[in-house]
Amino acid sequence: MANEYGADQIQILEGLEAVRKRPGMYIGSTSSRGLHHLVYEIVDNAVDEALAGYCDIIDVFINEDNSITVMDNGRGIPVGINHKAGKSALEVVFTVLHAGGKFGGGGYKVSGGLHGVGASVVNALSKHLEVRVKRDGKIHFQEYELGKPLAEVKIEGDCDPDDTGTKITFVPDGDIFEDTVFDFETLRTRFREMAFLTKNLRIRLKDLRTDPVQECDYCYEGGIKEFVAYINESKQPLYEDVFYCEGVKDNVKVEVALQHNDSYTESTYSFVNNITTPEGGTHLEGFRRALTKTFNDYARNAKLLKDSDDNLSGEDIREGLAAIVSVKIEEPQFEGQTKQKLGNSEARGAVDSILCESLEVYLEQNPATAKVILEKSILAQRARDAARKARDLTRRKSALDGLSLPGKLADCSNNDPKKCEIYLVEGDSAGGSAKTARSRDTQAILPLRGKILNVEKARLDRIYANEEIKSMITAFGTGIHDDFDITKLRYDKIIIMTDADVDGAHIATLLLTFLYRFMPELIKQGHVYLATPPLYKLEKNKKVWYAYSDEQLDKILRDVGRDQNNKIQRYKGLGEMDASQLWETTMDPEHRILKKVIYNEETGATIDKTFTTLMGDQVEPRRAFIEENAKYVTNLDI
Ligand code: 28G
Repeated sequence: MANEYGADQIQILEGLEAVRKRPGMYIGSTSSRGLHHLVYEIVDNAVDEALAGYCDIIDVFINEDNSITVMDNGRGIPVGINHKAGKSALEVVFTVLHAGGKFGGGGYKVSGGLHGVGASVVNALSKHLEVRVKRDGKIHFQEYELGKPLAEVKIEGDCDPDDTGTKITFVPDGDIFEDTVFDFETLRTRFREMAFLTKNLRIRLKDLRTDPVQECDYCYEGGIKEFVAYINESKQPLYEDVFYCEGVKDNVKVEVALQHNDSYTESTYSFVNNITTPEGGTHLEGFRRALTKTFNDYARNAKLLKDSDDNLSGEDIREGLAAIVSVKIEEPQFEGQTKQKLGNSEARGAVDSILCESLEVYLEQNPATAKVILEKSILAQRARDAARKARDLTRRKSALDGLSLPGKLADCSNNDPKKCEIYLVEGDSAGGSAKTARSRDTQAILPLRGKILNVEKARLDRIYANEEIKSMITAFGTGIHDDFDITKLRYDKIIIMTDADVDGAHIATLLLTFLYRFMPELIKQGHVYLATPPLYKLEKNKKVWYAYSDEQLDKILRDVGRDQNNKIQRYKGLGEMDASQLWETTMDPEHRILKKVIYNEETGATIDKTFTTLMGDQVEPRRAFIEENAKYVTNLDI
């Protein structure tokens, strides 16, 4: 008997050892992202308990020592003896590696399915973990180190028999993670999303490391309907209602919410079992098919489209659309290179038929709404036609005279794109200095005049007619939309160089908005950078220092001494530097500071909202955003 138990134990230890050997396989990475993933794994289990109908509150604490506590008011993880394993079910949940726990692989858990998956992975990667379960009027307790139980499950005390739930506290293992500091904003964003995706589930987060304590509390009665309203908060909705439908077909639970706004970009986000699917898949295909078909049918019937008119394309109908498509499915299959694209074909049919049926009824009952949407779609169709003609024209032109690069571009001479970089420079005068300063072999300069077009506020035809945008597109060489081909990228680095003031920051944001909307791959694959010009120049006894922040200036002054020989110049713009200074401080690959622009797939819906908040035309949300974020701005130039 003792031997048998020992044998079992060895097998279990091997299981969790595998997680410690290859943490990336189970949580994606050991970077900050993987660290936060630990919290999501645990919270996911609590969400599953909510989806099963037994829990409606989840509390998360970032404790003072950077450990995490998660609490739910569900049934509590079962504590009885699991006869197959010969030990408490609770211990099994935390010490046995469950099938389907693999990161990115198939078999994600849903309610009633693989409940509790992930807890053992988190345990294996934690220096210390404690679990308390309130169940049957008792508080049950067990603790672990590096995944190994320190003792059997014990009863710690009594509680009200009606009071049930699970409470877990864990300290991530600093030997595994590069960084063990949790970020409040990252967790907050994910929990808000989770709360939107599970209506009536309350998720609260409290950061006990700060004084005063930071906290947030998310609970949405309307679920994804409120998610869509939230996305459109910083935009102008085209009609009052958010359309919503739900249903189950072929074991696929479907929820869709949508509302158009007056912008020209689409913000549709799809989810499978509460996980975002940035690459879409069958559920998104079903959504698009239903939308295109239902609106075209309605438009023909209502005579908004004449018999001689072309059908509206899906893109036309989705102009200015904010939508959430959420499916829950027992055994999702993920496909594609990154295994992020839903493959189950039953999801296509389920979303298609549930949405068609209910959208058709909705349009019949709300003809005024149907009309504003279709009028917008018809305008989009015309603009798209005009844009296509303009594009065909430029395509033919460049076919005739080879690759006709923009006149203002000072290109570099090196033929290896991997070695080349392009500076997008604010203003013709700074562009001039940059041309003199640059290393001709590998650095190209494209001066951009004044404020570039805000692509959040213009339709395609106007965007393609814009000179600055045309010159960027031709200079990069990748083409856009269906023609986009990253292998044709002519520069490894695209570097945005603007003045270090509010206007410069605005121009940088306009450029990033353009890149984010039209060439997101450039950002995703890490080709986009921000140059960092110095804020100060300090001269003393014929020696020169440059400071890129107030703190740095302070440090230099401490080093060299604060006296009258210090000559400090505050740079207001790139134009105040001569070519050699510009080279030395901002362009010389040996000394410059480049900030890489990072794309975070997991926060898709929120990034989108940030861009619109900053670039759209609603004043109030922008003011609120700037105030909320003002604490991060160290150098606000007035
Ligand atoms: C606080 C942080 C994270 C959880 C439950 C509740 C049950 C459960 C969890 O079962 C599946 C079944 C027995 C081993 C299920 C309770 C059925 C009846 C549950 C959580 C596998 C796991 N009563 N609440 N798991 N068992 N909350 N919160 O993890 O055999 S996990």
